[in-house]
Amino acid sequence: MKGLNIELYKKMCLVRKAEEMIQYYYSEDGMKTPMHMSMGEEAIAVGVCHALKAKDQIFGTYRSHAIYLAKTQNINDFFAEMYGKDTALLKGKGGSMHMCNPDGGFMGSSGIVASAIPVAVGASFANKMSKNGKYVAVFFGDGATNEGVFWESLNAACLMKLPVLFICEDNGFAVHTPKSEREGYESLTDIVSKFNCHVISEETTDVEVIYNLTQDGIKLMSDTSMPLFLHFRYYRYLEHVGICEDYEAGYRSREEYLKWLERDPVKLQREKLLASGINDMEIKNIESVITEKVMKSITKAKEAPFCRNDELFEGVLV
Ligand SMILES: Cc1ncc(C[n+]2csc(CCOP(=O)(O)OP(=O)(O)O)c2C)c(N)n1
Repeated sequence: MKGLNIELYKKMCLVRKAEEMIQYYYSEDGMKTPMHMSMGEEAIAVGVCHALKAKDQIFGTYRSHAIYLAKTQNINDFFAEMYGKDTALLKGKGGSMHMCNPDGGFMGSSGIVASAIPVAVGASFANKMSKNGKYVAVFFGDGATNEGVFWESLNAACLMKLPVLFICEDNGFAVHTPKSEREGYESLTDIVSKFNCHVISEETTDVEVIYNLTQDGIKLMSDTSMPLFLHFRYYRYLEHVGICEDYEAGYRSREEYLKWLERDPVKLQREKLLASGINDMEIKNIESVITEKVMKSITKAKEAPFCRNDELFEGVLV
């Protein structure tokens, strides 16, 4: 378990450090892309992605920094895309909201709420038809479950017994609107439970717990050929879009945030490593290797060229 917990910690640290550096450098105006930050949700991204195999595929939303890095570990590509550079896989034309790295298993993300869900179900159908054994995991927020396409996609996946994981990263808000103003029902998971799929829901920020639950869920899927719905709560630390806190905006309180911060996923995992006998120096070494990696990627991205003017409209929908 020690080895596993170190691996999980390294992945969460990579995500957290990358975003801390986005916060630090964003004001230089080199990263010309809106930022929907993942801070607070690292345990979900890392726990679920670590339970998947390399060949499995994931889809996400505009808030996909954590899942992109957890799945691909490709920090060089990540920052090249943030800085809009030609060296990125999407040549800087996607930005933070539209990342894609099929070889790394990250199939795509989109700024349109819930729009990746039917695409993921389609990919899962293709995998089932070709019997390649790949699972598809699609990540979305609680707001996306208020879209009709979520229910149609869930229905199709259950009907066709597709190997797809639906992962609801539930922060309770759609931009500034709380669930109580959006939903005419008490419990999403109660409703999803009526479908022919497995449902796992847990209020935890412990990455190891999320990893184990996902593994259990994948076992259930393979035993029964039914989809899996995972539901995890988390707290979005920063504003909906941007790199700042927004506790002055009036729709939520700083006190609530501070309560969640006590069980911050990265902090929790660090404490777990200490409790398992890994000393502070060893952990600091892990952290400094990651920081160095992130800083190198940023330098590389800053120095990289933009794509040529005559290439600007290639490979994009206009
Ligand atoms: C189809 C569609 N409707 C509205 C929007 C505007 N919008 C952008 S993000 C968002 C909230 C979505 O909340 P949630 O799915 O919970 O994701 P979170 O931002 O909390 O991760 C809305 C309504 C959009 N991008 N797409």
